Amino acid sequence: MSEDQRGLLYLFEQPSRAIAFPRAAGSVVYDMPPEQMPPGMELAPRSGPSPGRTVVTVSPVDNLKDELGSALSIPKGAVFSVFLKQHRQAAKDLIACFLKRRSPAELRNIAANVHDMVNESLFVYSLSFVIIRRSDLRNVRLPPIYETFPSWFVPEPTIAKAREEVSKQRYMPKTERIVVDHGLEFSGTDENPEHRVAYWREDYGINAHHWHWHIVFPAEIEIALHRDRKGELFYYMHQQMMARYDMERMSVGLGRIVKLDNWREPIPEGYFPKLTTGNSSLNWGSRPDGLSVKNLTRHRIRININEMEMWRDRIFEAIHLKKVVQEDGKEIQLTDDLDPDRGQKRGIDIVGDMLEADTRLSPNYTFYGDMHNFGHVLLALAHDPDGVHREEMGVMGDSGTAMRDPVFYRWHRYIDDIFQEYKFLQKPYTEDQLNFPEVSVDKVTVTAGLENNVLYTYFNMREIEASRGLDFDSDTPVIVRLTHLDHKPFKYHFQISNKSRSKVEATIRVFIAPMLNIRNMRMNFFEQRTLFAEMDKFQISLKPGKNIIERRDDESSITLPREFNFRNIERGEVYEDGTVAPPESDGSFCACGWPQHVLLPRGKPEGMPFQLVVMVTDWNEDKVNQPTPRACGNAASFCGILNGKYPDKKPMGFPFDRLPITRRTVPGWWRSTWGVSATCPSQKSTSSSRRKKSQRNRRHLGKCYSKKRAHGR
Ligand SMILES: [Cu+2]
Repeated sequence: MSEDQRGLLYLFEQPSRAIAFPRAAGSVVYDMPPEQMPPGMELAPRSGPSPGRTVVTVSPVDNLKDELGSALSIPKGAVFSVFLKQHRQAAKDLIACFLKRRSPAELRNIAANVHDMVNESLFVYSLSFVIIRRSDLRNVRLPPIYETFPSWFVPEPTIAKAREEVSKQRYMPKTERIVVDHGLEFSGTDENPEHRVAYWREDYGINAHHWHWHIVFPAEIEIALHRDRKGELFYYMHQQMMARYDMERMSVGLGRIVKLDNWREPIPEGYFPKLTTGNSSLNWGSRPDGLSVKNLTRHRIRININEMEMWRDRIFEAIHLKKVVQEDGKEIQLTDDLDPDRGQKRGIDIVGDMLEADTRLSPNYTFYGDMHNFGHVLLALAHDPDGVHREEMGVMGDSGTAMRDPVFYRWHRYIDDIFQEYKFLQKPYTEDQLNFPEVSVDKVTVTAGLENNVLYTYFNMREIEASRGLDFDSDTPVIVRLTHLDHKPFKYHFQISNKSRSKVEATIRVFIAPMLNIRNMRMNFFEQRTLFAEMDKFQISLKPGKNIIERRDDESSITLPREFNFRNIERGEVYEDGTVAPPESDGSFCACGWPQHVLLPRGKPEGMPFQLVVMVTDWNEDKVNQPTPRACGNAASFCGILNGKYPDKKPMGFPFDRLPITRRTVPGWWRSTWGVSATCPSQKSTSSSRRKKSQRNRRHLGKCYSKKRAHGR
């Protein structure tokens, strides 16, 4: 482990614990200046370097408080919310302070100084942001957020069980590690229909992805970097998550998401997260069934439903008039028929910036407001809108927890419908735009086992080291075993003909959507359109004649195939599965991406028919002018390219983002596609104890498959 990695990594360990306490089971010590020591500790003997112990000397920084500005305004232990303008300002101030440091050593020094002064979550957010962006820290990896803040991912009863096990060890022979399971119970019971999809909403990877994505694409904290097509990607990434959640709902017999468009009506589903914000044991707020949102008047936060309705009307007006009014009164036309590669900003990108909203990028923040962010805050504080009960925010307040709550999807369905309203007004794609005359897709097969076009999903388990984030007052590692959806690895086999006489460069686009609606009827294009989820997109050279192409599922354009955790970062540049990371990879940026284990929807025990659409377009029309990106372009469709342009010129979501010309002209490629079927869960054979556990899970959930059967036409 490099010196930079070592010095920065342990700043993420147990964020609530004073930095002066030894880290990494005593092997790393931040030697703080006496004035920075917690009261009483300044007199304790200083620990000098010894074999196996690293001492990081921390020197005091002058006028630190002045430099931190509003970063000191969020109390420790409280929820830090990127959806609140005041909190974003706090992050901006802390990030500016970190970015000013001239070297990694200076950054480490100031971060250690600040560690005990600011809100823990704000600290982790800001330091992560800076590590991702600083070019001198390209090789530094961030530990996963679920190990830094396990209490956001693992319910309090499970953590309490772990604490009990730790205290038992004081009177019993010590074990090498303590393991507790967090199984399929999740946060409720099956009597609540919404709980059937809790395994997905409460998935550690999905929530970690959302947290990471909002750091890579933060609202308004655009210091040091411009993110290409950020507003458009806000639309696309969230639209895709909605499509995937809908597929999951359909797999368990639930209808598609119903939007939350009337803020004066009660919200049918409540949510009780059973999580704490950190070691402080402050609980995230709960929302009972049938609660309505109310105007907010808490400290400096003022949100008025009337105002939200006014912004909504103005946004719809802008969309329908196809123009926005800037702060200086000038009008900008909204259209998607522009070339982002020439620096032209598409309408969808502008609508994204104004809806999220980004104070700096919105064409007119005062006029179009802060819709999406304010919605999160209204919903997060519905249980205590005036703060009289001194309750914490609910999970909707943080990007690392929001996706656990069913109302996240209702809210984002509403936001997505506004984007769709904009997309309805775009000219349908012409045959020319949809076709690549020289090239045809002749055959597609997907293989995951003996039978072609049948894919398998199942419930798997993975371990996280909770004692990296939480203080259990013991040196024994505390492991929580989480249950999550997974699938058997699979491969695509494409047979594609190039009828021209020369080699052509092509983009292959792969999407999936269920075939049948909840009433078991074949969906038409209009019903199915917003369900299509991107599975893969890649560039390929096609030689004249027949081309056979194979592609693995973990090469997907949206997923993060491998994850890092504290332990394997400590051991060197190795992934969890033991493979070595390429040295040129962009460290922490590479950690952005949809979790590989939820690439496939769950499916049904008896098999659930899905449609796989494979489309080929001309790479010369898709490509943007920029040097070939370095390694780690893996999840480029969801995360873009670090310091580069989004690697596909087409509107995001192409071709499903627009309506076809008429019902009769539903594109031909939609009809000539391949069916696949997914089934869930088959079980992985593992150790006997795990197998028993798996069998228990199977009984609990029933079998569920997501089969895909080929019937190309
Ligand atoms: Cu989000």
